[in-house]
Amino acid sequence: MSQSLATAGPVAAVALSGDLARPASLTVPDLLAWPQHRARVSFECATSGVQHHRFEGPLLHDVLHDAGPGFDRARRKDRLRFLIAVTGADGHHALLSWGEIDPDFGRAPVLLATRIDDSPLDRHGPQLVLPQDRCGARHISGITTIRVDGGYPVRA
Ligand SMILES: Nc1nc2c(c(=O)[nH]1)N[C@H]1C(S)=C(S)[C@@H](COP(=O)(O)O)O[C@H]1N2
Ligand SMILES: [Mo]
Repeated sequence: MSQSLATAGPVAAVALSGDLARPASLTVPDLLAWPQHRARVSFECATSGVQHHRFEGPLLHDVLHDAGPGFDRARRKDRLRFLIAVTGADGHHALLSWGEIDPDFGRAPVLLATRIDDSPLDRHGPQLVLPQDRCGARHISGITTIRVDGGYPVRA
């Protein structure tokens, strides 16, 4: 049998939900539709030391932008109230802000990785990659949901 093939077996999907015009369920193969970026990262883990990996995948910003976040495009300031909650299959969880990944603000090149080193992540699900992080804890693997939340009003 071909159980050892990295692409064999059920394909994991990530749900994009929350304050979006076009919520979606995307598999790792679906994520190949966006331009793929590469990052070589080193991060430190409190329990297992320094890790080195090569990742490839779309920018988180590109994928979420296409899902239609509910801010006013004409007012850059309106984006600053949005949070992005990323959760893995095991419940590991982290919050990012929209401003952190927006090209007009923090411009952090955060990836939704489709490959780690030489392996596709089709079965495990995409992994969050933050090349700017010194610590590994936000590199959430097996992502199942990404929730966009605009419920934090910023006064003009
Ligand atoms: N889903 C999930 N992703 C996770 C974690 C986790 O517990 N669950 N741990 C994080 C931590 S603390 C580190 S250091 C990195 C690297 O973990 P690894 O050494 O297992 O590759 O994964 C991160 N991603
Ligand atoms: Mo860690």
